[in-house]
Amino acid sequence: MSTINFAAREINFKIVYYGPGLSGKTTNLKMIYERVPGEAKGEMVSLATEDERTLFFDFLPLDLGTVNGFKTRFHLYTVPGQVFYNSSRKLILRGVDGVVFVADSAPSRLRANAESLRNLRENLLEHDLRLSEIPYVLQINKRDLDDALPVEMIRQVLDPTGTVPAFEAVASRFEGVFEPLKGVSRMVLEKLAQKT
Ligand SMILES: Nc1nc2c(ncn2[C@@H]2O[C@H](COP(=O)(O)OP(=O)(O)O)[C@@H](O)[C@H]2O)c(=O)[nH]1
Ligand SMILES: [Mg+2]
Repeated sequence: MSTINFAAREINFKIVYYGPGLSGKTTNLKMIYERVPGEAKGEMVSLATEDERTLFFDFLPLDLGTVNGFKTRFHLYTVPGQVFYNSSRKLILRGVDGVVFVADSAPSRLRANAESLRNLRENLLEHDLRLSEIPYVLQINKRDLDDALPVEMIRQVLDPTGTVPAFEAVASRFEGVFEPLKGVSRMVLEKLAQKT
């Protein structure tokens, strides 16, 4: 649900990075933030718990060109992955325009990936949203791990129909970080174009 600010001639979009705890969501945002020129970004707000994981959100407005004379502004959010922060995750999904699901390639996290995706669908339903109706891409992160599962195995579990755009990444080395963001942003803008 994009919002339009006529006074500022801006269209605002909300992109949420979802996934299990420690899959690399915060790393993605930090990497993007570092590389976006100063004038194109706002403050990054990071609320961390004592163990330094995201508690509520990080956000990052990014200006990515114009649509019919309106500037587009993307707000990027991460969710806390830990199971007990579900109410925060639900809240952050309010008004979401696009989702980047950050999957962890570690064999021990395969179930956590699947569980987080199930949780995403469930929380979207509470906002009357369905994942199939929202611009959505997969980032298969931590490809540098020695025991990383084959990409095809992870896709089989998270996207059995093979229809979701998927990007391999090593977020901590800034590999495959911008691609999923560009992919989902393009989908969000295309969806807006269809409506107008
Ligand atoms: N090996 C490896 N570690 C990563 C990668 N991306 C992130 N990490 C590390 O994984 C840990 C958790 O990352 P973080 O972004 O905080 O996860 P979040 O809980 O999803 O926000 C941190 O120590 C990161 O440095 C990656 O591609 N490969
Ligand atoms: Mg985090």
